[in-house]
Amino acid sequence: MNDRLNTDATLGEPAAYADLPDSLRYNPRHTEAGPAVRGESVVKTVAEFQIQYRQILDPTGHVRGELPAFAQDDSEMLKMFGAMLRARIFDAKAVNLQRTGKLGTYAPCLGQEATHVGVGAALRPEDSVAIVYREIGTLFWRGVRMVDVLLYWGGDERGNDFAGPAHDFPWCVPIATQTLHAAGAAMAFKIRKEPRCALAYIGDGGTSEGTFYEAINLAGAKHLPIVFVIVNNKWAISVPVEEQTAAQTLAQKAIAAGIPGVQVDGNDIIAVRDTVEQALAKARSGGGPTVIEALSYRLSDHTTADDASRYRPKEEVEEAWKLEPLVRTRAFLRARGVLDEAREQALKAEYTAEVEAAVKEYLSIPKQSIDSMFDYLYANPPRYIEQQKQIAKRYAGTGRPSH
Ligand SMILES: Cc1ncc(C[n+]2csc(CCOP(=O)(O)OP(=O)(O)O)c2C)c(N)n1
Repeated sequence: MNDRLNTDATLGEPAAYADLPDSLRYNPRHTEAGPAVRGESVVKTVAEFQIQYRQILDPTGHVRGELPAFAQDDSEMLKMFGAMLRARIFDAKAVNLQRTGKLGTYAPCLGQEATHVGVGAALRPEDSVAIVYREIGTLFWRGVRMVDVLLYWGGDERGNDFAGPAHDFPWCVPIATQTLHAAGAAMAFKIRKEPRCALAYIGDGGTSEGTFYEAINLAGAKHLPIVFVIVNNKWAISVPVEEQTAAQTLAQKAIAAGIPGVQVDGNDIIAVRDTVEQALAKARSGGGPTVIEALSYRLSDHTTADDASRYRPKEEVEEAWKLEPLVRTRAFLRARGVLDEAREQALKAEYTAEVEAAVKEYLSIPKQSIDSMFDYLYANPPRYIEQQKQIAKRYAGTGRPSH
């Protein structure tokens, strides 16, 4: 037994572990310096870690500390605000299109725009980003066309052939797999001695996957030029982050891979961009990988196939709305005298017209033939794929068997 029993019990340690010696106990909140000698054994702290949290723009739009250079440039900040607004307008339209049967399942980004645009603005065009399925703010910043995003979520794989950055990865629904793809790209950049970085997104739920641990382990072991951005939006469909892990932060998962981990206010576009820029600059100059946990909130349903009101407290969502990113960025820009109601309305009108034009174009594109579903996997398709293709052709366009 030891004298920390009561303290440990309040940290939620199961009673069954109470008799373990100190050396076998996991207690992240105690980092007492050793060595403490007990008979023959020596107990000492051999490693200590810290996870820092960064915020520059608080929820009311007030600046905490010093502004990085890009944030002192009003036109750049206005551009970033515009990019968040543009993503939000597109997002709302995409949900409406799905509701009226004109789009397939869609994963909204409502509330996460600061992280997505902040990351987009921090990346260089020659870098390579591995997205998941929500990050339109990053894609649009990098030049991906709205019509391509609509095509993809409309079930047309041609939408994955981004007209913008051709070396970015396509949408990735199999959770966490994109982290290994990005680690592979980073390995290639390193071998070729190219001054480029990979950046992989991952959700809070995704960090429970073995694939994620493999990716950060590889990145750490090979000292790769890569940044992992965990978007902690607090929910993985209906599983809250508290049930996902016993870790105090998701950033600390980096420590096991020998990588620095840092938390940032993911609704603070200035802190996100600055933190990601610094991590990329470090990676680009041979300083190795970083894991950044961006704290945000998914204000929408998980996807249009979900109804979050069935599992998520209304009060929690109301509180989260107070922290959303557009409000604080708007307040910041207004205080600097570069944004007013008329300017914002003009931006809204411009983006709404752009979205409407993209929707019109999307709806005018003829649907792919049913064959396309089978044609790009094999050079020489196996017989059973050929059989499936013939069956699909019989069903095509009828919604029911044609025989
Ligand atoms: C390997 C795998 N397992 C399960 C799923 C089903 N699935 C889709 S999204 C999701 C939750 C992901 O949550 P999180 O990583 O927190 O990202 P978020 O959707 O909240 O952005 C799950 C389990 C999947 N797509 N891939």
